[in-house]
Amino acid sequence: MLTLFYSPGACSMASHIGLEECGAEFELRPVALAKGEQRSPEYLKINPRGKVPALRLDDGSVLTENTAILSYLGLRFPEKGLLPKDVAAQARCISMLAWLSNSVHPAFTHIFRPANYCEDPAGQPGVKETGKKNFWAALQEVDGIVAGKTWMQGDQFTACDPYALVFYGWGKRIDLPVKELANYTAWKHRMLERPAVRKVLEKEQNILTKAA
Ligand SMILES: N[C@@H](CCC(=O)N[C@@H](CS)C(=O)NCC(=O)O)C(=O)O
Repeated sequence: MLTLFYSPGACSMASHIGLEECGAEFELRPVALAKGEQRSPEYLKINPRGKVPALRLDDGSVLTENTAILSYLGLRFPEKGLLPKDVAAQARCISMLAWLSNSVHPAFTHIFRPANYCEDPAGQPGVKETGKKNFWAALQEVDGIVAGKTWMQGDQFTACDPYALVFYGWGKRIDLPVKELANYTAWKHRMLERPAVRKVLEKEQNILTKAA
């Protein structure tokens, strides 16, 4: 059975939604980031980088990184369409996952954990400020990407959709005016209508299930 190591509210929600959307049989193992459980010797045996998500596969091996986990689900459950069948469309989907992982997520980390980027406390407000600017610019870019589309990649719900939802929630969490992003907000409403998405948000008590 697949086992997902996750933390409510963290980026692992993307993989959690992916598993639920695929109808996969899986177990959940929470890792309390606030208590530092990701750095415990037990968890470091699962993911030596001390991050969630990590997906333990049926053979006991472990897969890390949302990009890889979502791609794995797309390949393992092709009938669910998390990865498009057309090769170029599939590559575009992976390209989007990579951007979400290597640009959008780190922009938020600059706001949330500035000390990761600047040891001198005097420099940290500047790191936060730049992170906020970059994160907001990324959310605006997503707003443009979903304009005129049902899902991130067009008519087909793909692996990019669960990942993009994480960042809408994080924007809301730090009081960015995400509601002003009309396309991203309309897309978020469509996401919330999906039973698998709803189930995960409720399980994780995500901020997006709360009014306003
Ligand atoms: N690129 C990785 C990022 C993983 C990551 O940074 N996860 C964060 C939660 S959102 C984490 O586990 N942080 C714990 C820590 O840094 O101590 C992915 O997409 O899976």
